[in-house]
Amino acid sequence: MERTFVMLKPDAVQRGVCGEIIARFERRGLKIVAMKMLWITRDLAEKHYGEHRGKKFFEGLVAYITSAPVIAMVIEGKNAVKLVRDMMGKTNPQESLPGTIRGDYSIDLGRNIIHGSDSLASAEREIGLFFTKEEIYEYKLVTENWIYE
Ligand code: D4T
Repeated sequence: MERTFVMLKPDAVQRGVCGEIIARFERRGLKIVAMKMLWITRDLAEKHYGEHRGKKFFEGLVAYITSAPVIAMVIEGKNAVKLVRDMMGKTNPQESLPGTIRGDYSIDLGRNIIHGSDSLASAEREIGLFFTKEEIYEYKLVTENWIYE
């Protein structure tokens, strides 16, 4: 089953909406196989957002993501990468539709509340940056036969 990396950014924690967002993934039928709160260091932020190094928003992005704790998760399910991206909505909340997480909880691009991997390759890289193998659990949900045919 596919795995994706999801992070509830500092604004989600500060605004007290993590529970509501996590509930959406649970309700969808997705399985949380790893989760922790951590305070991202500058080093980890630079690794995670390495592709954006040198861009004009990079410093602001790193300052934001390291400004307060985040909640990191590994979420598992059929086509989890795309499913989670669709649930999150467009990167810029100004373009995110109501009903999506960003469309329901955020307004500004630099405070877009959640991150989800954009491809299977990114998911593998990001999961490896944030979690050890031991922190990711393999288990069966009792509801699985009611979620998948
Ligand atoms: P993240 O990685 O935060 O989930 O966002 P996306 O995967 O949806 O989008 P991204 O990598 O293109 O952007 C990373 C992050 O940078 C912020 N950002 C982006 C910004 O502050 N200004 C900008 O002009 C852009 C393009 C928002 C998300």
